[in-house]
Amino acid sequence: MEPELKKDAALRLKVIAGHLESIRRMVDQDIYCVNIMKQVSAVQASLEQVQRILLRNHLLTCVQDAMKDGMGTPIVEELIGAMKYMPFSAGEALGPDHALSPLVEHPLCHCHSEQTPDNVQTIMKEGMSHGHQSP
Ligand SMILES: [Cu+2]
Repeated sequence: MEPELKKDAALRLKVIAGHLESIRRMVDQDIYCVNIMKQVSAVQASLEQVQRILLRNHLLTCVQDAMKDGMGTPIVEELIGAMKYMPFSAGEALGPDHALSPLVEHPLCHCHSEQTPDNVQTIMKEGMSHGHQSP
């Protein structure tokens, strides 16, 4: 794994393990259900954060390597299958610092038409006004 991401994931998992142990004690001591549910929900959120880190690592390392080695299609197929392990939206997956900008000015692939932010705006506006016309 990428060293920074590995450190981050390991630390979060350690905190989660401690949190789980305190939840186990809460159950043991017959603490009020709703209070335990709140703690379980916090652990679930922390685990989702670990999933995001793992996904980020996978995309930056394994997926990139596989593509360089001509294994692009199988690794993307595997990734599509792995989407069931991602209980969050694609935007959240990369974290707020890496959120996709609303308009991509320069696509990194060659399978789309030439476009400028201006002509994308124009297409959007035309579509919107069309939608508001009554038949
Ligand atoms: Cu990976």
